[in-house]
Order: sequence, then structure tokens, then C-alpha cells
Amino acid sequence: MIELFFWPTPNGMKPLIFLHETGLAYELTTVDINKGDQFSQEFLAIAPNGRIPAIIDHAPAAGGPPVSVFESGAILIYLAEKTGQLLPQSPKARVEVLEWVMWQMAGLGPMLGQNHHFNVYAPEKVPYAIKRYNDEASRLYAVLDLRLSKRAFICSDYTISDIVCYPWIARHERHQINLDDFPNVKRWFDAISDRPAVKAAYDRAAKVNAGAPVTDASKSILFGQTAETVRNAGSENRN
Ligand SMILES: N[C@@H](CCC(=O)N[C@@H](CS)C(=O)NCC(=O)O)C(=O)O
Repeated sequence: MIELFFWPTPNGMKPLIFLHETGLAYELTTVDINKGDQFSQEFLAIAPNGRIPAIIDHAPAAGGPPVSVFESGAILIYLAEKTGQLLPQSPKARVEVLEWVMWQMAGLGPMLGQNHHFNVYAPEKVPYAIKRYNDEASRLYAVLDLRLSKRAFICSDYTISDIVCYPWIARHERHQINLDDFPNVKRWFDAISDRPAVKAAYDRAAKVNAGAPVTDASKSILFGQTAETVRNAGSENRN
């Protein structure tokens, strides 16, 4: 059984979609990031960066004690290797999928996150930051659009490279992006949205009581973190 430490955000959706695609048995443990659950000792012991998602595999393929994994990209690679699904085995096809997983993890996700932050959450409008992240979002959507102009999925078949990108593209309106301007991304997005496993994952996520989206109280938890936050939570002493 996979225990998924979850909150219904784009990074949280990645492993949940994978679990529904493959039918791997799982249980959700909710980590309410708006209330500060990400700073609990139990969670930091498996996710020292204090961010969801994380997993514990209670039945590792090789046997032995449970295995924990943090970082959504690492989680999907781990689960793909465990199940032998959604990550091809030939070195060439495999590294191509990993390239796009890394592209999402290092580029698309962080840039769209900052885009959303400066467009929606920042207490003051910072025109330079808004332009910087709007420009970068449109550049990244164009990279994906070009990639999808010659193929149905990001790599040769539906893989974890699609799963890591999809939940971020699902929030395109928050990135000031009109998908009509990126027709190949739109076609890909619509095709993945129609997958029964993707629908089931979002249905499951909707059952997690997320309460008010982001309140003033949760903003101070989410956006006020410094080195002190980490030290006070004590993560440095555990790893
Ligand atoms: N690179 C990490 C990013 C994880 C991340 O930023 N998670 C957010 C939710 S999408 C979170 O836990 N935020 C809590 C916080 O900022 O305190 C991954 O992909 O797993």
C-alpha cells in the first residue's frame, strides 16, 4: 500500500493521477498546508523540505522496511519503476521522459508558481515581476506547444512526463494563459482531461475538505517562511 501525503494542489495531483492510472492500492493522509501541517514532526521526517507531496511505500518491491520518498518527480519515477508502468525501459526512451520530467520540475512548475504568486497573492503589484513571470509562462507554454505539434503526448506514449505537466496546465487561467493561443497544448490537455483515471483522481481530490482556498492566515503560513521556520520546526536535527 502507498500512503500518499496529500493536499489538492498541482504537485499533489501528480502522484494521485499516477495511482489512479495504475490501480496501485493507496491511502491518503491529508497535510493541510494552509494550517501548517507541513511543519509537523511526522511529516518532516519523510519530507524535510516541508512540502507536499510525499509517499511511504509500505510494501517495497524488494521487501524490507517501508520506503519514503519526497519531491513529486522522484515519487513518480519511484512508482513507475515499482510498477513497470508509464516510464519506458529502453535507455533512449527513458531519458527522453526524464528530460521532460526535469523540465517540468525545474522550469514549468516553479515558474508558473511564481507567476500565480505575483499575479494573485502578492500584497502589492510588482510590474517587473508580473511581466517577468507572464513572459516566462508564455515561453514555456510555447515550448510545450511546439513539442506537441508532432506528437499526441509529450514523449512517444502517455508517460509520467504528461502526468507531471498536466495538473499545472490545468490551472492555465491562473497563469494569464488562453489555451486557444496554444492549440497543441489544448488538444493534449483535452485528451488527458478525458482519461477516466484523471477524472477519478480529481474526484477523489475534491473529497478532501480544502476549506477556504487561501486566507490571510494561511498566506502568512505559506508565504512568510524563512530559515527560522525550518530551524524552529527542527528539521535540521533529524536528517
Ligand atoms: N518541488 C516540489 C514542490 C512541492 C510544493 O511546492 N508543494 C506545495 C504545494 S503544491 C507545498 O507543499 N506548499 C506548502 C508550503 O509552501 O508551505 C515537488 O514537486 O514535490
